[in-house]
Amino acid sequence: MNFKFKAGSKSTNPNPSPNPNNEGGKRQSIDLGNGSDLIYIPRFLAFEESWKWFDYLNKEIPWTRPTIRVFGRSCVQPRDTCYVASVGLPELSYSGYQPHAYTWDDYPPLKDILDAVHKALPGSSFNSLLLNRYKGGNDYVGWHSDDEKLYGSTPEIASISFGCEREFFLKKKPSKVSQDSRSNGEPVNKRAKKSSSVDHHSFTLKHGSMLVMRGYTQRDWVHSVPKRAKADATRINLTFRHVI
Ligand SMILES: O=C(O)CCC(=O)C(=O)O
Repeated sequence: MNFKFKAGSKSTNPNPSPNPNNEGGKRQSIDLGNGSDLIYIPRFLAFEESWKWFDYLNKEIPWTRPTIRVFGRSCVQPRDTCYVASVGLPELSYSGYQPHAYTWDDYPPLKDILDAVHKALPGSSFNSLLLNRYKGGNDYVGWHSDDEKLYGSTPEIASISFGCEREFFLKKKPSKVSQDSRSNGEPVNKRAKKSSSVDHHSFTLKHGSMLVMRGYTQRDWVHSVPKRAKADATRINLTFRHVI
């Protein structure tokens, strides 16, 4: 376990595989209702191996902190980012920013994490990766959903965390209750009682964990990683996505 990473050298990879000693790190499935669901695996990758990934990613990825547009205003994105995608895919654009797409061959070790994710999620076929680096508790991502058209209507997004633990919040988007209730003639308050009351979820995203959002989660929910004064160390997050 004392090897050093070299970008592009497969033989130095930590060879990620689902953690064999994951007692207490069991896969949890959370049904959010209406066709949305989550999977959380606290110890998806083993602890030591995850630190090797952290060091590799921290050092080798060409992190940038772009200027984006939020509610009509330009601001510096409050975290570092990088984008990797298969060649020939439509370009990603969010908040007025179009990141350069590096290829998997630019950072071959990433293909090993991709393989481990595919193995854990049968049927998945991720072809792009958005990387985030939070350099401390002032870095964050505000409430949003990853509902860009290029991901389709029910995107599966697998999010792996390394380093400092941070809270991840999910909040249900306001529903069109009055519109829904008109469609079947029921009064608003009767329908409200029937629907699921859990409209917030939170997770402490652990070093080496994987959180998967599926189904209509991006259509019906928003998520965020808020500022935290006490989070004084760096966290790196990889979100694997499928561009259609
Ligand atoms: O850092 C995280 O866990 C969330 C990242 C995220 O929301 C995103 O990349 O869209």
